[in-house]
Amino acid sequence: KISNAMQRGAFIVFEGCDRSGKTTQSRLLVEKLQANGVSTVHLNFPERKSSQIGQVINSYLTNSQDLPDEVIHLMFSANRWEHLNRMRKQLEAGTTLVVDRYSYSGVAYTVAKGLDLNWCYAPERGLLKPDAVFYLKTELDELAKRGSYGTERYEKLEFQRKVSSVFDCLYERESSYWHRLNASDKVEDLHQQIAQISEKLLEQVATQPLDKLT
Ligand code: NYM
Repeated sequence: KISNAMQRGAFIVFEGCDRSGKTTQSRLLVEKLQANGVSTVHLNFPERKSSQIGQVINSYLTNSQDLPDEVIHLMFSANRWEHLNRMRKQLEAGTTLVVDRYSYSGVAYTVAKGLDLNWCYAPERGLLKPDAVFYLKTELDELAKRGSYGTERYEKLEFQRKVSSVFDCLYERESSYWHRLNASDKVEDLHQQIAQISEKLLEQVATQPLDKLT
């Protein structure tokens, strides 16, 4: 039996369109794991507060600053790179990370603007690869019923439709570690599905090395 000290945490990501329930579900999972005594940290990208890059992203999203599509794309990626070392240390120390959006949002939102997928993916190579991605997927009309979108950039139905189709492509490509879930399911039902998969995952990955996006 391998001692606890050698066990790493799991790297779990939530992806999906705006308003698909990622924030609700990632919080519920964090609460559940913590209640089970698992050391767990909740993160979300973009991480807007703790760096200058994050602050530029925030002002871009709230429409107070304009930037070329390529520039903001690279800033979203840089924002992940600037948190890489801390994330790796936490995982290696046995902490599980539950992350609301990651590289796939980076790719999906920029490809939806018309940029090339391979170009968009390139700066993500070398970042940590999640052990699992929960893709919360639903019909866009269903999301629209959840009330009007907010005022941030990208929060428009037509744009979200494009984002959604890129997520579908990514799912086809990455399906070995993606779990596509029906975001229209009841909050509690979804949570049960996610918790069950995560608990198994925690055991499976504890002694596996961390992987990188290639
Ligand atoms: N977004 C998020 C991107 O365009 N690229 C990225 O790499 C990431 C992580 O930021 N509409 C977009 C998607 C969202 C917006 O995310 C802010 P949130 O989860 O609403 O704070």
